[in-house]
Amino acid sequence: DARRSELKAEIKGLLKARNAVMVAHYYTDPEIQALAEETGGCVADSLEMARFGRDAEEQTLIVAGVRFMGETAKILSPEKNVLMPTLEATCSLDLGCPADKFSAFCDQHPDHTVVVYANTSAAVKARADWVVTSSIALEIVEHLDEQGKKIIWGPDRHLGAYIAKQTGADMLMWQGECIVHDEFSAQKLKDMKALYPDAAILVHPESPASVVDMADAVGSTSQLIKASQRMDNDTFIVATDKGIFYKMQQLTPNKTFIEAPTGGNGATCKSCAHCPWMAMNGLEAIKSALTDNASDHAIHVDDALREQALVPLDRMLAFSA
Ligand code: CIZ
Ligand code: SF4
Repeated sequence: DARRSELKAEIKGLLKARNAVMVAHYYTDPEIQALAEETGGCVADSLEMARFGRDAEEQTLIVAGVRFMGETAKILSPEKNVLMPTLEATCSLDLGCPADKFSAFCDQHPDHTVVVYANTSAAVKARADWVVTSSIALEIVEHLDEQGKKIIWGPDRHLGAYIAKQTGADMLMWQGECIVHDEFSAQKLKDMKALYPDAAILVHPESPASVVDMADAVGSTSQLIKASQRMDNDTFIVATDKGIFYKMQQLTPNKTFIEAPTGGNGATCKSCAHCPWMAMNGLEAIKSALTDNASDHAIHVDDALREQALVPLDRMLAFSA
């Protein structure tokens, strides 16, 4: 409508005036992803967002995603001004893994290598030997397992269980989960598959094992997008945040994408395949990041913490290079 178009035009002007660029996650709302693309920013997963931000010429980054993504961008680009539409946008994995408790858990197992998922605070990353994203987690754990390392894995227990099953690595798990992926239901997925027998099932490994077991392709957001391009099926049932349909549909407009069902045993869904924190990145919030006091939007990471967190992040970046 008229108000939305007006807001988009204002944001475009503000981005230019402030020498800022917007990076958006695949899970944000479609109009936010479209705006990032129209304004020369990028739509990506958390790691690609941070890399794009680091390499961008602009000195101000607007991170349309959740807080750990802003922190990762700041850790890689400390000289840049990293702003978030709202600092309240968090993640159940980050919330469920407080640094003090996680650190105490690690202290109890000093002979273990600590591997943490990117969906964590800077303080948890600072305690880790390795940071991984879902696109590189398997390879890194395989590499550590080949060296005979025992691993502490946190915080996503479903992703950890999937990696342990694939690699056979010795992994102690932190018991966290993503409220979006944890809700996908294998029972309901069976019923849906019966209705669409020719559909391929794409699953993000933050989903429960019973759902992962039904997948034709398992992978990170970027890997699932690639699978949707590569596979011949006309229809895909997708078990990840439905924000991803924007990119899938853009790349293959003739294919049909269906949300995997959520909420087992008659329960209604809570997140319903869309992350409530990603959804906070609306047009008004983006405009406020460009106009309000920086203190309400800027990401700060303490210098000492930043240096510690950079070590396991750089290790991952070097491994994937
Ligand atoms: O589930 C998430 O929040 C993901 C997939 C983040 C990421 O690495 O892009
Ligand atoms: Fe966290 Fe899940 Fe939201 Fe991703 S989708 S930010 S893992 S709660």
